[in-house]
Amino acid sequence: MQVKPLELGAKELLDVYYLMRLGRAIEDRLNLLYKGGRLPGAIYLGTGQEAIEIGASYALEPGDVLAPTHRDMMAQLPRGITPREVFLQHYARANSLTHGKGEDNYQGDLKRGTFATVSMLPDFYPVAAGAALAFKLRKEKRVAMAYCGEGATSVGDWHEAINVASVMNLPVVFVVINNGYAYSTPVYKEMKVANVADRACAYAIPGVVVDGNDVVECYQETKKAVERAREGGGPTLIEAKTMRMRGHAGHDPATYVAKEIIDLWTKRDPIVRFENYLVSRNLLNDQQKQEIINRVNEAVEDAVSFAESSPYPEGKEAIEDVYAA
Ligand SMILES: Cc1ncc(C[n+]2csc(CCOP(=O)(O)OP(=O)(O)O)c2C)c(N)n1
Repeated sequence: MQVKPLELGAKELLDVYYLMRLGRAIEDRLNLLYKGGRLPGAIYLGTGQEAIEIGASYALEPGDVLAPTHRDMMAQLPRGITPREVFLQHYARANSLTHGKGEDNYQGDLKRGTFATVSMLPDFYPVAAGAALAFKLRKEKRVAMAYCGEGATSVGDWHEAINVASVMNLPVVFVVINNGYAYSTPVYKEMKVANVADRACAYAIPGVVVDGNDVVECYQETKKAVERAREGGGPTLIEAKTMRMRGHAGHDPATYVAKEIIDLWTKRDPIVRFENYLVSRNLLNDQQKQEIINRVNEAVEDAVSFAESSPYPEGKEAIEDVYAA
């Protein structure tokens, strides 16, 4: 299989830049629609996390699988989930991936290698480990990647998943997005270790801390872990240090976060930072930037009007594809 290189070329770097801007624009519009009372469900935005959301999943290849959380809509964009699908889901329309069921970002498409998100955290860690076990048993050179927040790392399932992945040497990459808060709880009240990645030593696997606002570093470190897993090297735990620049969900004004903290992280905006990197390497000029912004805006406009003009499901569809356990 032809796999992406560690050093991305100009085309891929601009692709990553487009996806980061697209993710931000989709979320900005979702926020506006939510505040205007236009969406039936909740929103959980990952604004500020673009570098790790996109940088990590961009390191996967088409046959790999992604297990994202409620906040990881952006991670699904490199997998091929489209802006139309994102808005159809949030508007709960019949032609959404869940046929109008669910809310928020609880969608996915196995054909494109992304599981539909579930709410319980970190339940996708064991699922990703299970997918990786299947790949190993079938001798397929495929990799599973799971995302979760740092808050979810204090739940037992998180440790069980990593332990079994370590013991069975499974091809899985565990990504923890440490965005400073589990809802309103700051990290120092969640754990005593300095880094979530330090927990990797308990399972004898590599633990890597990355700058979660630097997309090049996020891509390169996850890429190394993905290829190590693919070649039989087992799991890696990656911790991306970043900041959640909005509340936990749309209803949360996050008044528990000091203004100085927000100001500090605003200066580290991952999109501006990547833009400066691209400009310094002569890979992006004003005209290209404007073209990308135009493309992003058109994609969002198209997706919103497509979703708004799409029908709701018929009442009888409410009991289709629903299972009781
Ligand atoms: C097992 C479980 N307990 C509680 C919740 C409710 N809940 C949803 S998100 C969240 C905070 C999660 O924080 P973190 O893991 O740091 O992820 P973040 O939301 O910051 O991305 C909580 C408590 C849940 N979904 N699952």
